[in-house]
Amino acid sequence: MTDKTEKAGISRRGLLGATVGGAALGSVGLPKAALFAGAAGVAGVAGTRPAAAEEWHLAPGELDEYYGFWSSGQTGEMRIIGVPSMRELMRIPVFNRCSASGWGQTNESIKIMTENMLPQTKAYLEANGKKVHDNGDLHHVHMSFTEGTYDGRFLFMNDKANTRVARVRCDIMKCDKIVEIPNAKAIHGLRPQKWPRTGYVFANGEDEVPMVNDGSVLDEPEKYVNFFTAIDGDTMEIAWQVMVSGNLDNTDADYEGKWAFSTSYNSEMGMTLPEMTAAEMDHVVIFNIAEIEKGIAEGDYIELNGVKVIDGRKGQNKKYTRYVPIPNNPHGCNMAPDKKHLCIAGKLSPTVSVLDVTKFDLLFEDDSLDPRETVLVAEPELGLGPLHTAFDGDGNAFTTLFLDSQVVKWNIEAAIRQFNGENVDPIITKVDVHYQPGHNSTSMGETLEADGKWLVSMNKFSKDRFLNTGPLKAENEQLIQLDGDRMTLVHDGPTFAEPHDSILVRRDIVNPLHVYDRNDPTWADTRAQAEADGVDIDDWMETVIRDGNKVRVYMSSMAPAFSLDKFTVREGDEVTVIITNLDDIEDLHHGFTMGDHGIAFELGPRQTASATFVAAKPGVYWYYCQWFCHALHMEMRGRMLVEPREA
Ligand code: CUK
Ligand code: CUA
Ligand code: CA
Repeated sequence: MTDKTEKAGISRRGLLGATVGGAALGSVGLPKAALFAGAAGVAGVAGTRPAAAEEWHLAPGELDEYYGFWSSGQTGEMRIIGVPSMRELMRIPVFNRCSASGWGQTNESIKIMTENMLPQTKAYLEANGKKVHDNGDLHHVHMSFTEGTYDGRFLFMNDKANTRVARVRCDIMKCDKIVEIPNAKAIHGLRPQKWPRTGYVFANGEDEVPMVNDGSVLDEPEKYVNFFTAIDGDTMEIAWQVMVSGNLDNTDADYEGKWAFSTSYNSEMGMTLPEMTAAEMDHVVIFNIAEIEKGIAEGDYIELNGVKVIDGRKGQNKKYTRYVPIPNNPHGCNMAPDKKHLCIAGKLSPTVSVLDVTKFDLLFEDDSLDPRETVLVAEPELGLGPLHTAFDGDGNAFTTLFLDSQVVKWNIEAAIRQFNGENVDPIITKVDVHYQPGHNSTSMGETLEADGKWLVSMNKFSKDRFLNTGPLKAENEQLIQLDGDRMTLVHDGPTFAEPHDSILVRRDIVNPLHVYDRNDPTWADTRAQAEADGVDIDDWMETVIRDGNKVRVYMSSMAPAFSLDKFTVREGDEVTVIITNLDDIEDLHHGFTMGDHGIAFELGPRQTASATFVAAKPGVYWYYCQWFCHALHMEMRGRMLVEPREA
């Protein structure tokens, strides 16, 4: 506990009572005694004073060692944060709309956002006067793998709010695919296949719904199911789904390409909080990838909304899935880089369950074996509210303790020896974090190159750590330096609502372009239209094409001017403005904003972008460049003249 919290008169118990322990959970009749039983005492708490050289403090102009790729929760974007400086470098719109870049407004981004949208969603949006969703809930960002480590090709991410999976290209750091997942609801857990490569992107739905959700079944939860989805990471097509019992929460995959696994907090298939927390044990589902592929090849599936669906429910064919009981509403699902141990965080149980994935074959060879007895090799009590586990490369694990507001460092082998009856304590140290951590991430920690240098604790509450910004406070992401067994808190980082997860990727793995390649596929449709109009979008353009009441305005940008300083349309015309930025200088962005029309988009060096709107208001409207590009940036503007329609 720091001086600061004591000064503010906030005790650990007080925090618990005020936020999570008493008020929220107590009121729904949870077994509170069970929740607090077995709480590990606070072991050696590391200080907040840095010990070694100030490696986290970068001087002006110094570059970070790691790219941090961040989720943003309900903000819907992906973020890039430099580690260890914790400087926010970039926001990449994915499921949200973006005022600066025009994401959700340019024709190129609308195509990405809609091309893999389900027909019923298109109809819903149309009924509400929209083309795209305005929101998303992005929890988990993970990079593509080759042979157990990051390969710098793609980043994959989920949208819990609108059941989607997206991909960001690491060469330009822009989203290039968004897929709405049929059948499943609320895609939450997401992880790429680690071996031999990605390969599959595994994504699980959290919410239970009728198998065919068309209104024919409503309040009959016994008919609800949940779906685990494998997406082809290269094509972003859906490879297959597995129907499961219970809901699904978080997922991960092994380092041999044999297994994927997902936690379930609602094995009860309860629809209310007391029902969802009724059972002593929930479970983790093990998915047998080779058997599922074989089942698909042999036709042992049903087709549902165009997807091949395998039945992996409890008590069905045990070739495809096995269910391992885990206490009590488990959450985090983290595969250790020792290639052997899967760590399932207990959430309502103070334990982490350690499963030996090399024993999973036994379960599929002999279905009379007790799953828990066969694969559970340790279940250390670590503290209250364990949520997620990260790893160094030395057999140690770091688990967030939500209720205790701590991160606990523990040793996996010691936990196994303790489980086998030896008198050893697996807990190495605990460090206070501020406050209530969800995920934590270690540098390269979900790869075979885990280096154990840094840990980020992603805390859900900041309370007194920053200036008061009103009822809505920042989250607090804290950087912890790992040095032997020391864990030294070195930085508090405020972030906006509400990042969940992050990955810390060595900078040599990520090598984005400085300037767009003119053959980039993003504007392929625009290029085809231009060719049909006899316009070369790679060259200087100053062409206005009238096509009935559609008008296509082709122009170029080059600092400090657009090629057209005016164009004329008629009231009611559907106007498409297509611009190529011919500047090829690193960092020389322009943008196009059409005043009083709600239109704005970015134009990176050598990028083409376009937007379409109806010129419904007669008059003179100025367009301008909104990215400060030149001493004469203010003068980089022009006029759209909208002629009134004849009465
Ligand atoms: S979940 Cu947020 S703290 Cu969506 Cu990864 Cu556990
Ligand atoms: Cu171009 Cu500002
Ligand atoms: Ca439960």
